[in-house]
Amino acid sequence: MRGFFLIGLVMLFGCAGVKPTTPTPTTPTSGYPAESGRSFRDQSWAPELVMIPAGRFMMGSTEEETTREKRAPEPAGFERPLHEVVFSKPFAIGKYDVTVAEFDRFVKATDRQSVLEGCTVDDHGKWGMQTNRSYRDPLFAQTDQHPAVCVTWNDAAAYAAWLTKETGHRYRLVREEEWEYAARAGTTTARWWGDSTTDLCRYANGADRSFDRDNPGDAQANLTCDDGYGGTNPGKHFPANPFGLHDMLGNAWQWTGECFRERYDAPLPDEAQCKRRVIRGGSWHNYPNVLRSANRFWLAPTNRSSSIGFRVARDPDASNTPSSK
Ligand SMILES: [Ca+2]
Ligand SMILES: [Ca+2]
Repeated sequence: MRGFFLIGLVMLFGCAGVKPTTPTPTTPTSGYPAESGRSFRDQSWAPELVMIPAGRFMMGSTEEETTREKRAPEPAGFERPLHEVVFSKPFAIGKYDVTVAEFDRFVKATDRQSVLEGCTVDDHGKWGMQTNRSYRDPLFAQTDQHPAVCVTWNDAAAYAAWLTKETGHRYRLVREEEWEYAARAGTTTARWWGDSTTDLCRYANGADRSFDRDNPGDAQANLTCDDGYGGTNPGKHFPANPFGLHDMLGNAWQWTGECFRERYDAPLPDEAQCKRRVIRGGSWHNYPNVLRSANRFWLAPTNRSSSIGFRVARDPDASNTPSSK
């Protein structure tokens, strides 16, 4: 059945290859640049940020997309209804996920012992909590430049608050609509490089042959290609999307600031009582149909797993916010 499905995908998308757009490299500057595409950082140890242009986009997916991708009905429904979102001003978000080195600085400065009390990891195909695991050792090889994983939503929010205090600038988690707009980077296809899953390994780190080798028996692997990583990857490995962002799809899931609602037209949940936080982008642990710009899922804010990290957004110093609907 899987073989038939994969052959079907090759037939459908074999001719849909799209060359990635390489953004013009920019030297990080300090301050909050007006021009979109510019990257900057507030301190040498703080995350590098990219200015995302003002604009509008259609958030969500069509039934045609989720049917073609064989997404189950319930999570497919999370992506509805398709609706327009307008950003009247540019905004700044992380060029990469927050890295191990960046997060480690926060843990040491705040003596945040709770992050070292265990993590849910994939141990050769068996997913479960191990008390000796953390962002420092998530059971796969990593460097300081890999995304910090084994981070709860509470840790991620605390990191943004700490960064705000330490730099004197306003950091927060990325809003869900900002995340999807930035991940799409002007595209309307399922992924920024097109709809294709057959060349996914060129653009994003998902559950591939390397994953299957490291975690045999985990049924999620896409065996059509090899991206070289059985766990996460360092941020500079895969090409940036047209907005200059790396790993919006694949590598690590990213916590967003949003409280989850099952449809975009459902009432906004009570922020103070939020039990479900939105995660985006899919990870090294997911099948290709999860690695799509519109895909969304949720977890409890206390969940700590080796497939989930985050990135930050930064508001301008003036009191007005950079984005509005
Ligand atoms: Ca992989
Ligand atoms: Ca990601």
